Amino acid sequence: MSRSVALRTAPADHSQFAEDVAYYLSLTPRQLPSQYLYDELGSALFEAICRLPWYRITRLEQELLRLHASDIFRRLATLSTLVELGSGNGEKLATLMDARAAGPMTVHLVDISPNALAAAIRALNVYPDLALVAHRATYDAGLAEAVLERRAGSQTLVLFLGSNIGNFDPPGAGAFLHGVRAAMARGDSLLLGADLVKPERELLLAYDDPLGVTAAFNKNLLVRANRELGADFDVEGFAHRAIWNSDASRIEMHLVSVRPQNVRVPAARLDIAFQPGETIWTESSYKYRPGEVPTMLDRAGFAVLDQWDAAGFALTLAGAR
Ligand code: AVJ
Repeated sequence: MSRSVALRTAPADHSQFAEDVAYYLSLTPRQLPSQYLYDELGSALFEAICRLPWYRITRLEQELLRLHASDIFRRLATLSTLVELGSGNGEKLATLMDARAAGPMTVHLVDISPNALAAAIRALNVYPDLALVAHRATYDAGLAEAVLERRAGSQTLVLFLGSNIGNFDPPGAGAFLHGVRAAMARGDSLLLGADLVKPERELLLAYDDPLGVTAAFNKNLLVRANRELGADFDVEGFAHRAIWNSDASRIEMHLVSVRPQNVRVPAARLDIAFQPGETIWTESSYKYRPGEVPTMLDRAGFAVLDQWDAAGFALTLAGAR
């Protein structure tokens, strides 16, 4: 099938990665931003994670979307534009589209992974009345591009699903939601997916699975740094570790140096001596109590319209006030 898809793709930028690695690996404790987990292999590993029996976020959210999609469209009767931030493979959007009445609609897909965008375009190509615009961009840049193309009087729904919000610390999440609200017009809405606090044992199995897929996803960051920045990480010299930090209400992923070792990262001008047990903190996944999500949205200028939750995951629909 041939149809036109608009692509707004910035070229891959290794210099931003080099700059971020130089900064974050020099912090105490050492860190790497989680957005760099999603190169081609990383995105494929994340998709595998979504199919693991121990990682339930994706399935729970799909089920909630399937159950409530028609409610959502009924509430947003004049909807003409959809923007998904971090669209991944487009499966969730397709679930929503299955419940929608026919009619023209513009769908903006925003993702940093070109492979994810390509998969999302394939998944959405079966809906002939959608105009697709793919933005290879960060959330902020992609949203800014998408709203520039909005027509007067059109109503927009922004989707931020999969508990991607959990990668931000609480002040960061607040600032991010404020930014989303500022890009929206009154009457637009936001559908937010957020993973909820659950027993520690379940959380740890989701982030340190018995098949080792999450470990591979985490260590691939070192493989990427070796390839793109000329680093010499010995991938076997680091172990995957997931911990539940209950005070901060977050899962943390770390890469732990299993022995004393030196690592050079030429493109970031780094030469690091790792002590045994020293870690690189690669991701936080905050988990929420159900009431925290409406509070967070309210503070950012949204009015909660509805919230659905199932077995530890919440989907919240909010309007821009
Ligand atoms: C895509 C950020 C929602 O935090 O659960 C999965 C990424 N990390 N397993 C999450 C992830 C480890 C995921 N998010």
